[in-house]
Amino acid sequence: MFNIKTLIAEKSSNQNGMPLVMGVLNVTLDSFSDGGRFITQDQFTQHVSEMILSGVDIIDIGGESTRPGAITVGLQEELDRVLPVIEWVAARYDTPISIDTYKPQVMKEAVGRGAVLINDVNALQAEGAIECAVNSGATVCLMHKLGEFATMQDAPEYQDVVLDVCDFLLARALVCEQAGMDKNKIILDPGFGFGKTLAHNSELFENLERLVLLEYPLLVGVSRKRMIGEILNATAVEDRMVGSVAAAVLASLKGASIVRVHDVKATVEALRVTMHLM
Ligand code: YH5
Repeated sequence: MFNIKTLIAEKSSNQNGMPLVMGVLNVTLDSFSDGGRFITQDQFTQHVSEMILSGVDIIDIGGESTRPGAITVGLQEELDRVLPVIEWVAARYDTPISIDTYKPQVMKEAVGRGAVLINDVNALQAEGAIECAVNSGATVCLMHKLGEFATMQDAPEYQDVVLDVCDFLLARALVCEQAGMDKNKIILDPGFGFGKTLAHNSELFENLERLVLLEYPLLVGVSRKRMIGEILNATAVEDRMVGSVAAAVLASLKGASIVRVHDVKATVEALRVTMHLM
């Protein structure tokens, strides 16, 4: 199967350290049936084609919001949301597809329809998730989070946030390798905003080089998150784009291999200029 690590190496060597840009495609609304909700099919297809034209490298498709306080969705609902979208994108574009889920059944069905990366904010800790990922042959992104989605932002505490996150990620990578996963199919992610205060996020970001030393490709997702809002005093997500782009560029300079972003065009432009002038 398609290997993301090869793509990372090619892009980085061809374009002077350029990371892969992962574009977020949330399918939390009815993207295809016209239920009279916020997103029409036109807007949806336009969003996808805009990302492609802007140079997106991976499209991350997710059917359940993992924001603090968000409502969870059932298995069938999640399948109904994401599978048609994966099929739709895979039929039209060659761009690698990532599935943002922690449910083994969703991973399996998504990979069966063309997803090549399993992006699991739960680091394959659900029962059966590791076996499912190994059998699928897909690349996986293992993310750190502290606690459960609903409560993770209620006063999170660490001994040493950088060490704790490194220890957790290395331990999860090891468990996966012992279960038969190819080391070259593992990507790590510190999980910005998942059970972390601004101080924790800042300390992690400042020490990103230490996570790069773990010798797995690193994915960084800070786009539009509260930490950007807190730094800028920007409550509205629309006011977080420039800050998000700045953070994506800095993460790349610190060695991140993939940046997960909402604003693909702005991020790709900033990265192209940065890497050209480096
Ligand atoms: C991530 O970091 N994050 S979903 C709250 C916001 C804005 C955005 C407005 N999935 C990550 O993007 N997968 C998510 O406030 C992820 N790494 C990986 N690998 C949260 C999100 C967001 C949350």
